[in-house]
Amino acid sequence: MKIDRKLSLNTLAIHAGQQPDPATGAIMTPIYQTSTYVQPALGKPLLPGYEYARTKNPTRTAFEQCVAALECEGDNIGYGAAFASGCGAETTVMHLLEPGDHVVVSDDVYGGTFRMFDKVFFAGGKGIQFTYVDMTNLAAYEAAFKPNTKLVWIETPTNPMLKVIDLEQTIAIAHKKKALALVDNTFMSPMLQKPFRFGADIVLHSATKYLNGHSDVVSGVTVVKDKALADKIYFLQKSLGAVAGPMDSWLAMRGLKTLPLRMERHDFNGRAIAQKLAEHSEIAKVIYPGLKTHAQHALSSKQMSGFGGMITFVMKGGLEKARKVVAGTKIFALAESLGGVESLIEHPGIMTHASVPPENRKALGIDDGLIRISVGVESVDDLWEDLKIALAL
Ligand code: P1T
Repeated sequence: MKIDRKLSLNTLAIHAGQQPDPATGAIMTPIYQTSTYVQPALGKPLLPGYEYARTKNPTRTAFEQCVAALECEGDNIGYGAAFASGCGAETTVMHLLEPGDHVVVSDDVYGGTFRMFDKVFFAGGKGIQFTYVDMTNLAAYEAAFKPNTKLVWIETPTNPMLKVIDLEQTIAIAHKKKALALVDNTFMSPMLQKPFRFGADIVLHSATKYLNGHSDVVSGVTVVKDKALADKIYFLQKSLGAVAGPMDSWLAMRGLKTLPLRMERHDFNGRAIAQKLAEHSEIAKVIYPGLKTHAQHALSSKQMSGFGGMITFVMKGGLEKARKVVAGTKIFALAESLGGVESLIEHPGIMTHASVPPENRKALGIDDGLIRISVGVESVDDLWEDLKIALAL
């Protein structure tokens, strides 16, 4: 799209990276379901880069540019790269590092991210060191740096305890220490949190979640603003090969078109359900950045433009009660994942964070009675009725 004016994210979500197909005028970017491109002459592809579809695919490029435009708040500013999954994006970023490098990681990251760092890049003999730290404690965070720290991995709000990390402060400290700052923005999406405003170097998403939003694609994305860093990521993207396929890219790009609408409703429903849960007698604690009781509520209100649809709560009756609740809902489906239009419920200790050792889970507060919900975009009254019935079982 070639418009010089600054466009709002609502418009960019629908148009960025996309133009009518020059061959037919089709308004939707075609699914270029091809593995290769015919070259008119030896060593002269029709378009630069379009030699083999692991390196470049026009559907993937359109999706990458659309996400980049949303994170960078403008068309043609940043550089997106799409991968076969969020973990594929993470694997690729980790290859920016060398054996002997050190990473400072927020202590409460997605269980699969922890597993990758701990079992593959550390214990797996790749020689990368990690320090997991509660980044809401800035003194502890700063003390975690070593002379060989090259990367800071910030997930905020954290998964599943929804701790909110101060992006401005943590990124400034990372830069003072000459480390790159990566923000996993999966839980908020670019609609509710803009890590580049705080100086992030890399923004990463599991596009499986809010970006795609319809629970029918597994995908991941990185966005950077710096051309030299983008070139390194594109080199790793094609060399490691964990690329997003054209069909998945197309579906995720279609999902992106309604991201602004969906996030508004996730946020609206999330606030309402969190408030109701906080008033419920069977619940010991509700964690939601939008509640005044949240430890970083003031920071959340400043740093995010909404609180989203992720809520964590602890049942007074522990595991036994939690089992009944997660099995008892009818609209909230018992499943891993989040960020789709449909509401999901899960037990992090047994499901998404089972790969986190029990002692770490205990230290983080991932209690046996802890339940995580991803509030979808259904009617909030129907959602609350569903939870209310299950909470009474
Ligand atoms: O599942 P995948 O697309 O590979 O994304 C990994 C990932 C990365 N970052 C965050 C913050 C995530 O939450 C995830 C995946 N999370 C779940 C599947 C989950 O249920 O929490």
